[in-house]
Amino acid sequence: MMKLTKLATAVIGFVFALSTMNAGPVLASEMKPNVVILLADDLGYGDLATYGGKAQSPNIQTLAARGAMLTDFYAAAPVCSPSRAGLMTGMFPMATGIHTYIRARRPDRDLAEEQVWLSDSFPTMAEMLKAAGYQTAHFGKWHLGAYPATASHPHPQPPDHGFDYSFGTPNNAAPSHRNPTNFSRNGKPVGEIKGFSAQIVVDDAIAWLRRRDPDTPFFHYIAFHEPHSPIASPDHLIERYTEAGFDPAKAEYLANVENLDAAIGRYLDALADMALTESTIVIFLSDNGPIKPGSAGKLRGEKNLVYEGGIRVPFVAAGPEIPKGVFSVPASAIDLLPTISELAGVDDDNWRERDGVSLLPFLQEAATNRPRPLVWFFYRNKPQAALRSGDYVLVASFDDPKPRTHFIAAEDQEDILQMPAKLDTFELYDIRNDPDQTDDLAARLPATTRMLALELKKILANELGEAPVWGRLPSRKGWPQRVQNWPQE
Ligand SMILES: [Ca+2]
Repeated sequence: MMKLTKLATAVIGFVFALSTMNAGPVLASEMKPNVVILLADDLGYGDLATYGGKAQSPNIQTLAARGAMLTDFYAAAPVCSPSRAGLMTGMFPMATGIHTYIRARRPDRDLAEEQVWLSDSFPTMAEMLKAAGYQTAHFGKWHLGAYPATASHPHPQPPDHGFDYSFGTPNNAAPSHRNPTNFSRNGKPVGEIKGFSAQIVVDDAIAWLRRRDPDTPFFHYIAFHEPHSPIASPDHLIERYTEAGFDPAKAEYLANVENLDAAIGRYLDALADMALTESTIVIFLSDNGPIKPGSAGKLRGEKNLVYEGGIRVPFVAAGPEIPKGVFSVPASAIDLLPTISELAGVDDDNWRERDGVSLLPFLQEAATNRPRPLVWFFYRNKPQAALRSGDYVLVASFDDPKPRTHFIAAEDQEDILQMPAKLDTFELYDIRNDPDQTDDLAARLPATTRMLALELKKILANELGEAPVWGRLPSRKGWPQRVQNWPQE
């Protein structure tokens, strides 16, 4: 599957679609396309049957067959919050100041444990589409700050970022995907809901569709909790994988992914029932790599690492003007905002001038040369940064004597600014021929390594230098630290 390249017929079809578009005015009766993003949480590159994995995914498979499947698509970061910040803004997440996951506020106390959020000074995809006349709605996991806001955590909320409606949770579904108790609707807690999170989220999205204004296009950002822990899956699906010989933990995980696929199927069926399939762009992806028992396939590493397994994720998209085929162009979640701006015919060029780029010309021409390389950064885990330029992937690190941690303290902000200059160890991989990153070319290609290292340091220094400085973070002293239970490589 990874050897496949773009289908020639898809290119011809796409070029024809473009030439048709340019040949005359769009019919007055034609609305802008609806846009739907379906985001999985911690789903690995090797989990879905669609990507050669063990979890049955017939509905995602159908979506892929209708449109584009990308083999080299990346999350913006190897962990939830910065990944979502990049997706929402089209920016490298380093510039948003969200360098690791945002710790969830404990419901029983309001401490300054995690005073980090997506600033409403950064324009988002939802704001772009709302300004273009779309109805906008968020469903599921938020994880870009406190949700709902509180007096001690007065963080921007979905409406501050362009969403007309929001039904979801601050971070994971709690206590698990089964019968979650932590959903809120438009800022008001709704109490326990019976069922599984993926189905609950889709039920609410379908209900929204039924009451929408049919004369105005819509944007759905549906951020599923599956298959992030703590997982829970329907018994009948678990049994199927247990009977197929998987151990209990793996069976529950695979059942969880299949339940996610089933929920997506119900949503796609609802679109079809409302005759919306032909007018709706549907994009499916994951926010970062997996943790065990999830699978990154043959990619190296997993969640929390900037090796491929932590950042490369499944991606399929279908709908108006999405070419059909399997594509190997390097692409990222930061490209979605510029791509959607083009698909939705948003006239303001400012939306195209993000760190991400519109993917349409790349899919059309099979170009691989982006104006800027893709860059990843993750706080306090080694390696600390990576860059992809063409088929080269550079992985950068330095020996950080401080313990690994997920949490960011006040003192860390100065350390982060110094990190680009400290990077002194580089690995270089030809990712097309060495997708599992086992053959380090750095010693054999010193000039290339040096050039890419300089580029990476420059981009990181620029982006990190623009980030907000958080004023209310606690001190590192006494901070909980995790040293032992992180993946090493
Ligand atoms: Ca995640």
